[in-house]
Amino acid sequence: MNAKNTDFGTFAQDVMLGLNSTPKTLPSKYFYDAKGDKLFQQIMALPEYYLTRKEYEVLEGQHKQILAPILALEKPFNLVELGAGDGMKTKILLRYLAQLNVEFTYYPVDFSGSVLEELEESLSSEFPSMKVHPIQDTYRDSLKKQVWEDGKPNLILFLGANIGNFGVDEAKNIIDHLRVGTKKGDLVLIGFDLKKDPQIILNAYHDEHGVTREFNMNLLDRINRELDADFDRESFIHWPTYDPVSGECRSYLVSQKSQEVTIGALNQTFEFEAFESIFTEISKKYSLSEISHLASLGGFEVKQNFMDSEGYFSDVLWEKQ
Ligand code: AVI
Repeated sequence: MNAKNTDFGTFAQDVMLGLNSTPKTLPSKYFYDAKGDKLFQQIMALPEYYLTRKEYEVLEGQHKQILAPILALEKPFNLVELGAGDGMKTKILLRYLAQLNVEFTYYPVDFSGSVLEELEESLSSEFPSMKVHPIQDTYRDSLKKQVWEDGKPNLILFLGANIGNFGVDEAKNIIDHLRVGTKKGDLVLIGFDLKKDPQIILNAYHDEHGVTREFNMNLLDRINRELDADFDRESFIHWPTYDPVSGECRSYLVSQKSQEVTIGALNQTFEFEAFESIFTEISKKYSLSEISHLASLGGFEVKQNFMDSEGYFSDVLWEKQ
């Protein structure tokens, strides 16, 4: 997830809004500072966190089929990636395209300038002749501006189940941006984590070694550090829940006692009742019919679901009608 926002004013304002709401909330995009990025790397390697492994399986095993429709056009194209991050998964596709020696330009979009710089460096050493045009922007603004649009066919990647970190209405809003930001025949590949045995999902967000707990707690550490606050992290419990009806895995930080927390930068003290919670993250799991419905809202047709062997995860290829 790369919608990082380190602007002090925006961070302070979002924390103020979130902690003054009922129930209290904090936006999950603030998980991702330097420490949060490292913790997320560790999460991706956890045995319980199947998502990353499953998406690798899909891309490694089916990249030829995934890229077949764009290659069948036999024209130069644009490969746009929303939330490119370290590009590890995308490199599976890039290696294959480089092998085929086809003409395309890669547009990695990420909100973090440092992430894009690192990505550009690693791409230029592995693929010196690849045309790469990094874009530092949010998903939505980049889809509004479409700096890549030059009449060539586009394949837009939105991998890693990042769409799950948006609530239903926000996800629909992103799909609407994709609707406006694409033309007939453009292709979109989106990674969705699928509904499955609720215990498997819950375990992925409640790992044995407590890495996900640390990731969630990092929000409090970050507020303490950057906004001069005095959260006592040990008095909060990491509490993920999963609702098999909505497919929403929601993570909370629950205050184990009644307490006050002062945030210096906001000049405000927040009261917590005993067992009051802060909602910190949604990770929505989808059914195939929900995915088809989202596609139709965006004016897309589902071309194919590329799933792993256990049916846990799907990279879904849509075509704009
Ligand atoms: C980035 N995103 C898809 C992860 C997820 O599964 O929702 C973030 C994460 N949160 C806890 N563990 C991983």
